[in-house]
Amino acid sequence: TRADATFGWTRYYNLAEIDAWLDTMLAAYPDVTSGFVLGQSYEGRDIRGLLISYKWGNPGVFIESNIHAREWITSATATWLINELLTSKDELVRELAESHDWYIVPVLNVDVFVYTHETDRLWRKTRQPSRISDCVGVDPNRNYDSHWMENGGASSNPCDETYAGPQPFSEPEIKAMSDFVSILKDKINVMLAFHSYSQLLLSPYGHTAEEFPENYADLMQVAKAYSDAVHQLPYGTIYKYGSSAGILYPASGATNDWAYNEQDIKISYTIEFRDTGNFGFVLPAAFIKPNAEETLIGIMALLAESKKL
Ligand code: ING
Ligand code: ZN
Repeated sequence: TRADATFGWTRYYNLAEIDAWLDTMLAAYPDVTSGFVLGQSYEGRDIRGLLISYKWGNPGVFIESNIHAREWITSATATWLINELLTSKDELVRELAESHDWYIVPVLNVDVFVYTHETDRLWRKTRQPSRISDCVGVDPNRNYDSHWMENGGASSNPCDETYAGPQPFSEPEIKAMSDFVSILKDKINVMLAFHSYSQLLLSPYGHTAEEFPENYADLMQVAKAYSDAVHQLPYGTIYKYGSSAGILYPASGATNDWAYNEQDIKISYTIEFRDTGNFGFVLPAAFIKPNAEETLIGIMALLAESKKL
């Protein structure tokens, strides 16, 4: 029986469908999967993840997806990856799957994922109200406690799309990520934060373009491997790479910077998926599979290259 029979990646799924599918996969692959709960969202939902481990103690890869809930391609890609890692018969994918421990959180911002399906497709922030303003929500990717609110690119105005929150970790979803990753950080070698759109691989730092991490050359070598691998697929998609502040814009308090600076996870990227702005956040579902194939081949190359360092 095909565990993915009801899940075809030909349309976008809502949270209930993703949760049910996770349960199906957990039941179908009990020996190599475990479900985990990062914690509870502001509205009280479980934030779920899946650990895929064929041999406990393998190098760990953490995938954070849909911190920004409107970026639907991220959870579609994360679930497709889970499916490949568990079901693919391809020799290279099997090797990839079985030689790493995969911690995958398909939907971090669960409340707003529901909200983008039911109410406002393009909401970026969280849905936690402010004590000082009628404007709702915090940019969760400015809320990590790492150079929080330093050097611009994050706002102290609750009405801005990049509002960093009243204090670091004010958002329960981000606090939950922090608590979970802090405990496991010695087991996690690679942090990948999935976003859309722009087709970019972003390394630290986000908080400044004046300085670069000590292993910046390594981070660029590994990013180049990802980009080259994606480009070689028939789609010929181009991913640029550099530091967040260097090639995109300054922004402090993002996942990959926090993982790098505070958790000592030295291979740490934000990946901005398709497209470059034609459809933007509302990427048609026909692009889920191409985007996901690119991500798989890219991650394969990224992990292979990082082993050469
Ligand atoms: N982009 C990211 C954002 O949070 C980013 C880009 C990531 C900037 C990490 C700085 C550090 O703005 C999207 N699309 O959300
Ligand atoms: Zn984003």
